[in-house]
Amino acid sequence: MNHLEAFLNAMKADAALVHRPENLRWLAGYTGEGCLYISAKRRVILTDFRYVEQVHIQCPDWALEQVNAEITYPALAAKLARAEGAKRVLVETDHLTYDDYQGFARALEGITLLSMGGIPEKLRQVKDAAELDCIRRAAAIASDAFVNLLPRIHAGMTERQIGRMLEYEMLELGSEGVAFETIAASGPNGALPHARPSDRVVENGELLTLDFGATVNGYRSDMTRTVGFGRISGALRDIYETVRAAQQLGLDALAVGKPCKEIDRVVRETIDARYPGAFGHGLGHGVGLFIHEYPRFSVTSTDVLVAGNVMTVEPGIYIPGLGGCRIEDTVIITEDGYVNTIAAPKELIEL
Ligand SMILES: [Mn+2]
Repeated sequence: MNHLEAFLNAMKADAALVHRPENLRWLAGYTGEGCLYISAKRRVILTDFRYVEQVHIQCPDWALEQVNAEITYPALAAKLARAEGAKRVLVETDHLTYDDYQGFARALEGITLLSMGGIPEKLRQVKDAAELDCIRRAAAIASDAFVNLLPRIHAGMTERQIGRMLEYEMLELGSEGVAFETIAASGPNGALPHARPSDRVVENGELLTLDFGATVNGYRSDMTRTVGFGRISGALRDIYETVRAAQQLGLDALAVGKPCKEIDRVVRETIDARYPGAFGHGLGHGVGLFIHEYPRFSVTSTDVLVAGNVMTVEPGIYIPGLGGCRIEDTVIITEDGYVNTIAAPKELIEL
């Protein structure tokens, strides 16, 4: 079953209006602007003049309705819905602005607008072979970029310089762009899980955490490596080895049918036993067209792993004033375990 068929089966309404750009791509293979009108009988892309030719090329099976000075998106959507006698239409209430929603509600007066209820987000949790191929390629680019970066970085460079060099390397290797804002956190900045690269100069004796990803056909990868500069103290080395061992425990626990919160618990207990409270975020998340998708490895997750999930496993330890460490891979859940898409080494590297 393709994505559109799965969506139609799940939607339980007469029609749907889809606006999230990633969902336009996921449902129609369309990467331009506009929105989709989907019903049992009709699949229509609503867009403007700039994307007409692109729709013909990317989506030959979809009809096209063009907005212009005379007709707006809400008016076009109303025309399509009324032509079919649609009574209930789904919209992405978690994405549309309040003003956009009001515009559609006015134009579609008499038709009930309902929340899409995260249907695409639920369906996107399981990736098909083509999606997995894109994620694998994005992961290989990021992993290779990191390996290529190592001989070129040294104490005395700034976080920003190192982050930029890593991003350039990913682009050179074929990434469409960065999967998210690269994190480069050195020394005490390592205690901030999502530190942005600064002009701080990395010094010998410090750890540097790099969290980054590549993008292929819109699909993302996510990985984190922490490297040392010069000789690393026993305290930092202990943090590193604790994270590394805990991350491996998390990987070893992956299996179809396992509750996601159980994977999180195994890793969290290991870290909390030595560094109570130092691992304050979830263990990981789904990755796909968005960098953060479902399911989630967290204390509160009610999800169970299924084959085709693509998950990060990313424990960390953060000690204010001292620094931190995080190690992250992106893995594909399979019937007999998992495939790690990230090949880069994980033993402590002292540059
Ligand atoms: Mn991540």
